[in-house]
Amino acid sequence: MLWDLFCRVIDNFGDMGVCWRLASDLGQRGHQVRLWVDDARILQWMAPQVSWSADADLGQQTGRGQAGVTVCHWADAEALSDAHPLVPGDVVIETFGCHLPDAFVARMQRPSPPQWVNLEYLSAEDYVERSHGLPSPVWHGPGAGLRKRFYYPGFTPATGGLLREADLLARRATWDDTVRQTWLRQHGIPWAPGDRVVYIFCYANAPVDALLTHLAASPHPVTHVLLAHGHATELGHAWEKAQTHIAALPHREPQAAPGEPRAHLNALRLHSLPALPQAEFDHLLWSSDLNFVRGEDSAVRALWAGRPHVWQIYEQDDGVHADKLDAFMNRWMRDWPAQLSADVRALWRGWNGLGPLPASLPAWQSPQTGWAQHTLDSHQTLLKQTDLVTQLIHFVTQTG
Ligand code: TRH
Repeated sequence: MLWDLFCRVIDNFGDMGVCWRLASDLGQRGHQVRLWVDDARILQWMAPQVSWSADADLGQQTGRGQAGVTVCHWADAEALSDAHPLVPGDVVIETFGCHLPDAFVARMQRPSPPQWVNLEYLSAEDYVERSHGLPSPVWHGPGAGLRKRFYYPGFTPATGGLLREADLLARRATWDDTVRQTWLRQHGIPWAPGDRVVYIFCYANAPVDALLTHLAASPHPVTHVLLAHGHATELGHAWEKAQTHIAALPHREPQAAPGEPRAHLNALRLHSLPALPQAEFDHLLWSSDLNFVRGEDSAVRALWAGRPHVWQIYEQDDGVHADKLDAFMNRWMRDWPAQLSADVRALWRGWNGLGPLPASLPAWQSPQTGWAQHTLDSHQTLLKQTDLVTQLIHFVTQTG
């Protein structure tokens, strides 16, 4: 099938992250995808395999390099004139209510219009089951008479599922300690068996300083902290600078109060990472013992990594993100022992600024800890769900 997938970059990387992953997955399954984007700059690092060249039919260049996927400029879909031969594909995906260009919608008017699907944001809240699949007739404008349907990703059988490529688990299964060490060393991290790895990808308001202070106080021999480019790197560097400053103060006594552990700063190794291609992003999560992720797409990838993780949710002005976070925690930790669930919830809420950050983290250092084992159980349960692309193909072919 031919898919037209529309992506508007609002902020951050998640709009493009989800769209690129969806387009690539469809392409891997033999479909043809035109990915229409209003700002393709993120793809320079997220998908460096894409190269651009002049397109005879469209005004601007198109990008190719990923099986089945052609990246097109949104402006070209807006400026379609009678002279353009472009015909909309079998399925048109409007992501996150991005409002399709009028000129393109007008071309969807044909005796057998394409399936028009509005892909929504991910949530574990109850309304998702009620809203998934609902039709919405279009009454006005160039699309009058057409109908779109809402597609809600989610965590239960009555939702649209989660993006998970067909070969993901097979690739994940190859990630043993040898591969992990090679990958980390290729990225400048001198990991040795026994070292701990923490990855941090966060927003500007995350309490990174408190986390690093906590990790630095641990007696564990070596902890590598991998900082995503952007906020995590900036916050990590600010913390490091503050420590250097404290250490340099004359007549400075050890930082810890009597009875508290002293900072083992030498055991903490901070590493700033460049923005990695999306394919490498999974390798990073698989190579870490504890992942701090954010937004939507990286949070789902952390679920597939199957390692203890902490989610920083995208903050909304009206505060509804707190309910969204609670809904997910309820689902993810449903079968966990009460104490473990309470401890991890307190950490997640603290990391999101919805409560105090606990003085200590639940144990996460090895696969034998309760957090690691119950994470794996929840991960296994979620794997039983049919993935989003399989469900979406069924949605547009069987229920239209
Ligand atoms: O960047 P985000 O905060 O995006 C957010 C959310 O999607 C949010 O729901 C949305 O409303 C808002 O944007 C507009 O976090 P997210 O969703 O995890 O997207 C990050 C993407 O970037 C994801 O696809 C992973 C990718 N990534 C890489 O490929 N390499 C990297 O090095 C990093 C740090 C991220």
